[in-house]
Amino acid sequence: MNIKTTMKVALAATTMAMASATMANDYKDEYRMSLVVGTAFPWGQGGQIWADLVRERTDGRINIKLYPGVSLVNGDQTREFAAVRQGVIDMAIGSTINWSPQIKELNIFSMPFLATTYAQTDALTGGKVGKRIFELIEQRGAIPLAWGENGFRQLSNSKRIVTSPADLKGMKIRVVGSPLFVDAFTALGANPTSMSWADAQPALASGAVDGQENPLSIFVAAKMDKLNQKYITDWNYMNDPLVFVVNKEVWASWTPEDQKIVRQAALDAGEQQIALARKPVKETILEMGVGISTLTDEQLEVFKQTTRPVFDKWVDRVGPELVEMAEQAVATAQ
Ligand code: X2X
Repeated sequence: MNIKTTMKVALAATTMAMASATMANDYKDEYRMSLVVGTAFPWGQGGQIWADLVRERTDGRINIKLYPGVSLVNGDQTREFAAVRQGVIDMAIGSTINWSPQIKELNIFSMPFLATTYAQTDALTGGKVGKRIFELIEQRGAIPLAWGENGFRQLSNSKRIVTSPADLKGMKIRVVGSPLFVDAFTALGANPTSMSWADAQPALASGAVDGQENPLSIFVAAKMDKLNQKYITDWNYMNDPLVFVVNKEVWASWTPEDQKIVRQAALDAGEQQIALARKPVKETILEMGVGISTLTDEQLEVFKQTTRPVFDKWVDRVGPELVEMAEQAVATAQ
C-alpha cells in the first residue's frame, strides 16, 4: 500500500466512524407514541406491549413514551395522522376511522355491515385489502408496521332497547369523525353528532347526547354505565382496525437492525393486542346492569337494508376497486 492509498483508507474509515456516530446521535432520548386511550383499554395495552418489547430488544436504544388521550394533538383524534406525518408524533397506534379524513380509503372498514365476523375482519386486514391500505398509508407519509384492533362497534343508549331503526328515531347519537357515520345514523333516523372521544364522555354524562357506538371493551373500560348508558345493541355494524405506524424520518434514522426489531415488536404486540380486544366482556356488562340485545338475522337485515344507500353512496369515495376487493375477501371468509 502506498502512502496515498493508506491515507484514503484511513479517511474512509474516519468518515464511516463519523457517519455511525451521527447515526447514534440521531436517536432521540424518547420517542412519542400517540394513542386515543390508555392502558386500561386493550388499545393502550397494545401500546405498552409494543414499547416494552422495543426497549428490551434494542437494549434501551429506542425508548418509547405513551401519550394517551391523543394529547399531542390536544385530543383531536382526527388530526393524529397529519401529526405523525409532520413529525409532531413519532409513532402511533391509530384507528382507521380517525385517520380516514386524511386517507379516505380507510373508510372501507366503516362500510355498514360489510364485515360482521372476526374471520371476515381478518380476511380484510390480512389479505389484499390490508396490503393495499398499507401501501396507501406509506404513500401518504408514514410507515405502517402491523394491524391491531379496536373492535366491533356496538350501539348504546340511555333511552330504550334498540332492535329496529324505528327505535332510534330522533335519538341523539355521538359518532366518530368520519362523515360516513353521520350518513349512516341519519339514514337510520337518528340525530347524529360528530365529536371527539374526549368530548363524548361529558356529553353522555350530561345527557347532551343519548347514545354512542364503540367496541364493548371500550364500553367496559370507560365505565359507560356511569355515563347513563343502559341499553346495548349488539349488531357488529363494523370493526375498527388499528394500525401501528412510525413517522418516515424517524424510521429512516434507525439502523436496519433496529427497524427490524421495531417491526417485529409491532407484529408481536399487534397479535397480543387483538387477542386482548377480542376477550369476551358481555358477562361483565350484564353485571354492570346494562342490557344487551343481540339482533336476530331478520332484525339485522332491516338495519342492513336501511343503510344500503349509504353504502352505495360511499363506494365511489372509497374506490369501487377497493370495495370489490373487500367484498370478495369477505365472501370467501366465514
Ligand atoms: O372515539 C372513539 O369512539 C374511539 C375511542 O373508539 C376511537 O378513537 C375511534
